[in-house]
Amino acid sequence: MISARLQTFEKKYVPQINQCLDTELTGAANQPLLNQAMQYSVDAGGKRLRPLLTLAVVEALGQTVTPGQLQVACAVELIHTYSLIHDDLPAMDNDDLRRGKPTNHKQFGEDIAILAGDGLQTLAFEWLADAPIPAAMRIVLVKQLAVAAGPRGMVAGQVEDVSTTGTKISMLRLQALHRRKTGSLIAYAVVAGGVLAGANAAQQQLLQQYGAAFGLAFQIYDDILDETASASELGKTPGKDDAEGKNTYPRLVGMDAAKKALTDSVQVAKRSCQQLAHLDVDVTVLEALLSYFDGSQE
Ligand code: GRG
Repeated sequence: MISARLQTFEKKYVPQINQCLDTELTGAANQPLLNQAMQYSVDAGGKRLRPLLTLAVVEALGQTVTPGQLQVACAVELIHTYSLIHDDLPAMDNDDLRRGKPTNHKQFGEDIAILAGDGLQTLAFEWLADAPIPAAMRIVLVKQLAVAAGPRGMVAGQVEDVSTTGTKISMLRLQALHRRKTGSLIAYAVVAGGVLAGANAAQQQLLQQYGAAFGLAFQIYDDILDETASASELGKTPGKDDAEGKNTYPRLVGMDAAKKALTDSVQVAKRSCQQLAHLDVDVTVLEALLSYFDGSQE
């Protein structure tokens, strides 16, 4: 059950995130086809989970969101969208549909889709470098986003994923893969909120713990959904990962153990919230965001 506080939070910030993305993306590329292809995927209607996490942390630390903080929150959505465009390519997952619409390469061709992803990736760093926030914060955020999205984070996870497809790997290796491929960007989104709101070291450590646990839970949840009927309701093809020989939690350890792993990860995130609450952090929305995983752990 989604709490009233979370509903109010999303109702307030999803339109602001969409507006910021729309305004900043207009004319962002000086090539009309590229701009159209970039906007196509960003506008395709995602949940905006990652920017919401950043802004939830800013509010949790008692700050009122500024336009600069909103711009930083939106930059992570550009990286996320680029990763989905590239993940859908024939050379990777070869998907025809994303968020219920033709994937970028189906709409614009493979060449433009690759370049639209490239454009979104670099634009994210322009937005960080440009954001009206203190310069020292910009440098920290640029570094942290590069680490989370790059060859020590998301890209490394994706390489682990594609290079191990078809071969069964250990649970520990799968967990490390998930933490990098999906978890590192989600953890970055949480920690970025802490940077923006001036979290102290103890708060930042717990935010990192919350973000990493949230990110791992998110990917296990996705693995579980892939095996269930509700996958089709979300525009996924049930069993596609399995059919392709992908390593997923249910495939490696069975559905019950996968659900237990999900519950464990959500518990780690909840415990982080409880500890943050002792450090003057209002964790209402951060806790409520964990309701995303409700109903999948029984
Ligand atoms: C191509 C370098 C490169 C990386 C791709 C994250 C990723 C790495 C690929 C996505 C693969 C995938 C579908 C993973 C499942 C979890 C996930 C990230 C789902 C999509 O995120 P949502 O649900 O999407 O936040 P929306 O549409 O709501 O934005």
